[in-house]
Amino acid sequence: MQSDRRRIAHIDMDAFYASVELLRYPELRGQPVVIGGGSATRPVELPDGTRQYFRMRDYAGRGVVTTSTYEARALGVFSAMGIMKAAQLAPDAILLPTDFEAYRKYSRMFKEAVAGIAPQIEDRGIDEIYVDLSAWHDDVEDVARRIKEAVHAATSLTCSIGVAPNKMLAKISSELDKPNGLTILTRDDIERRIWPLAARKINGIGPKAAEKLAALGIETVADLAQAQPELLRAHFGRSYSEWLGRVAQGIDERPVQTYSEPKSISRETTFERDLHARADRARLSEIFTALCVRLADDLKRKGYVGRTIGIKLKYADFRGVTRDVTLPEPTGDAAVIRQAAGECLKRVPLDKKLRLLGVRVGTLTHKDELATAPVAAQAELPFS
Ligand code: TTP
Ligand code: MG
Ligand code: MG
Repeated sequence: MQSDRRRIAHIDMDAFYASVELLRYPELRGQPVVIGGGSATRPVELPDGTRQYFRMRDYAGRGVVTTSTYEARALGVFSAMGIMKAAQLAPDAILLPTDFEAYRKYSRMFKEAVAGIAPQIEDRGIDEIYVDLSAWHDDVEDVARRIKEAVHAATSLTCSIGVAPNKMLAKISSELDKPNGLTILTRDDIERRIWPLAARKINGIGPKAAEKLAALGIETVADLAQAQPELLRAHFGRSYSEWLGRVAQGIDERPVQTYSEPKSISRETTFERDLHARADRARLSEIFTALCVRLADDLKRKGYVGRTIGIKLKYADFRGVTRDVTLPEPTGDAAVIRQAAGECLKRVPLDKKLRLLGVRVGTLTHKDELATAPVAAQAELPFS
């Protein structure tokens, strides 16, 4: 697919956590509402059936705003702001506790609804995904509208969609007309619609880089596009400055990755009878080693190595504990995993009988990526 001919959609839910909360508390619609309180901010049901809500001005603590409704944003309250600071701007706004389980549920529903129309999706976190529409013969605007309708039918929530020649532009485009927006951007629109935006709108230009750019007088994407390559290179190094130059021109060749990389790979086993760490020591050790060997096989087959080694235990009373340890270098070796998992096991109480034991390897890297790592980093790898 010629890169300019690609049509990539970025779909992002509107004020996601807050919108899920409004489904539960519809009477708050239209009001400034902030999400991020602890359980003390849970609304109280009064005897007459009405609810009493927690106000921002009554909050004391170090909590952070996860998100806010657009009405609260109009008062200056945004994600990542301290709640007490936000309370100065919006003292009468309502504060609600976070309920991640509900957000995860709606996240799944939203993604399933999109997958029902366009199954090739790249999952980018709780409330956003990319979809590659390049191969679709239908009008992209029509497909995007159908996606919005399907999401709304499944969740009663709105999302915003940007369709553009690549992921970077699609992500920016989805924000251009929020909430409930639909923006179709072509290459010819870049100068008019993207260049006036602040450089930090580009995903990958974080607050630090934005600050450094501002110090060089580079505020907008246009400034960045017109900046001297030598100037950028002097301040940001070769690879990042070249990337900055490319994205400012609207170039981004990353494919939509429709499979998702596993976060961790694990093996676990429930014993036929509950085992005791001392009385059944030999048997446990045997099972433990076998788990690590099988896990190492899984890693090898799938082509991964990992740095975080963890264990999971369940006691006879079904209570569970986990422990993990991070190694200096990734491994896929059964003996190294066994050794690290054994260290984890020393950190849990073993006075009660166990019913389940699991071993997990996380912080995964593809073996091929390791092979292309800079030579200096490779030299530090242990002999294995
Ligand atoms: P976003 O998509 O960045 O924001 P949003 O969905 O709340 O609002 P918008 O309409 O602008 O897309 O993030 C999705 C959710 O992730 C958000 O509802 C809460 C959570 N989140 C945090 O917990 N902390 C943060 O700093 C951000 C940005 C988001
Ligand atoms: Mg969102
Ligand atoms: Mg998002």
